[in-house]
Amino acid sequence: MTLRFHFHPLSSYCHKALIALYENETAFEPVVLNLMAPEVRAAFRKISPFGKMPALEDTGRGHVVNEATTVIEYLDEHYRGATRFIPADADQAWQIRMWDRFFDNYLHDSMQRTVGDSLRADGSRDPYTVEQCKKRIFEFYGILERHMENRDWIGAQFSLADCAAAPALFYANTIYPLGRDYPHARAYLSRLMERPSYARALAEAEPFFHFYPLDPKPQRVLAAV
Ligand SMILES: N[C@@H](CCC(=O)N[C@@H](CS)C(=O)NCC(=O)O)C(=O)O
Repeated sequence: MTLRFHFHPLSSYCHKALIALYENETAFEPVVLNLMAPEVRAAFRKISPFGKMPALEDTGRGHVVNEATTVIEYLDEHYRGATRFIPADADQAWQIRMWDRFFDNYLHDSMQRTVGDSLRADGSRDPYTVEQCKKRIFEFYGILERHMENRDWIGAQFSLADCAAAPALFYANTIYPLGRDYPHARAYLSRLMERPSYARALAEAEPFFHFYPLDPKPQRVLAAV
């Protein structure tokens, strides 16, 4: 086994890369991290300079790859499978990369800040930032709703952008459920959750969901709205 994947089953950015690994049934050794333990955190910093999960260690090729997007690009290049994450067509490729950045920089970031704020102690919360994030999440929902009107995936086929979309949308939906105004975005989230690669990552996250501060059961939310 040459690939070691350092991650936590609850982590949204880890889900993003895990989807790519599961899509192509790429063999890897899972290394589950408990970054609450100072010794684990210190050891992990040696392979991930900013201390952020996920990290993919390729012992065969002698590389450590950080950043979920880069992990997926690396897999697409060196551990290629039936699902290709970056389209061969150059114009399709930049659009997929652009949507990957949209999901990370606007939806995922706003979701992560909001969840992070809810975990802070009283007195150290930041309502202004939470409000800004809420605006950005709903702005994003609107953009996504229009984009998904006539399509199943962000591009012509399942890609890097859909790997980015799945956890960002899954967790954002636990904070601000996609309501009646977003039928196409809701249907897209359902498709992502039913995709075997993400269904598997979510099933593996299930035993850890009690650590998550919100209700992580969007199936029920989706059914209720
Ligand atoms: N830009 C990074 C973000 C990764 C990230 O934020 N990871 C979170 C988990 S979802 C993490 O490692 N948090 C632990 C910490 O900050 O101590 C990526 O795309 O991989």
